Amino acid sequence: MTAPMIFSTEVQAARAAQKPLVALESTIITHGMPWPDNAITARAVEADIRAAGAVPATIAVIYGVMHVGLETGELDDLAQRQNVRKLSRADLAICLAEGATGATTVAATMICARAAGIEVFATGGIGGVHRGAEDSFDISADLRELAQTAVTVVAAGAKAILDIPKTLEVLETFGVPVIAYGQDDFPAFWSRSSGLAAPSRLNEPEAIARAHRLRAALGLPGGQLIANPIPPGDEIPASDLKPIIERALGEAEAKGIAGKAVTPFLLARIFELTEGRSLTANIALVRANARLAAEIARALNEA
Ligand code: PSU
Ligand code: MN
Repeated sequence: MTAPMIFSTEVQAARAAQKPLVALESTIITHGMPWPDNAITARAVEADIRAAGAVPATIAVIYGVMHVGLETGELDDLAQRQNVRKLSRADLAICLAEGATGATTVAATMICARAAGIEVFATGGIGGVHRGAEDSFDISADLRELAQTAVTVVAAGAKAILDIPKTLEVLETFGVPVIAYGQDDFPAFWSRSSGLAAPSRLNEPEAIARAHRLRAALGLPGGQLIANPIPPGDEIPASDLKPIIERALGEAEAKGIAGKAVTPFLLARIFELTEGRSLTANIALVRANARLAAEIARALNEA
């Protein structure tokens, strides 16, 4: 038995022509941004990847089939639909078995990308160790996926809704390369710096591609996390967001939000509480990550 998978027309043609491909997740569309900005952003990100000489493959499960690349109508439908499942590693096979529809998180997108032979994936922020994880044990499956699935993931670091020092510690324990792009500090999503040094730094997409290939050559199973700082003009000072993040975290606790509902709740509250300011920055950083991922995909294609 093989898992059902179909490619969009564009991805199918790219595979035949051996063009570089960049995977994109769909949870950011369904659970990370409000309509219609989610659909507008998803299309802009795809266009950025094309303009940078690669081909976008947005990944989702639709009626029990893994879709690698979404047609325009499919993307618009997913972006507007209510009650789409959020699929992480644990949920993927069940969604396929039930013929259901779900959006893929970083972890599930990595699994689908790997199955489709795609080596690079762009997103906004990854899941990580939540604040208070010493009590809640809330650690995203994204971290373990990075340890075991050989996909290079480009993100803008991690949001301050997470415990960033603990997130870096877990990544180190799992042996995941965490590589800041073009700077020494680990970025914190809306801010270029988290105040913490990144474990590693690379300045060139070609070097990132070589490191990806050499991990495979060493027989190491996992991926790499590329932490790309938000473009300077789009940064929001951490001090502006701190009280908002504290408030959203407090509300989540008071409401007893747990499990996979935590991240979407916090993202939605921060969008509301910043009156969209966080969204503008979020869009800019995802687009920057898409462009860098396209350059890495091109370098991997030539390597
Ligand atoms: N963090 C963000 N934006 C996001 C997510 C995380 O800054 O959109 C999404 C991604 O899909 C990520 C998922 O894989 O949330 C992590 O969810 P959890 O914490 O439940 O593992
Ligand atoms: Mn969680």
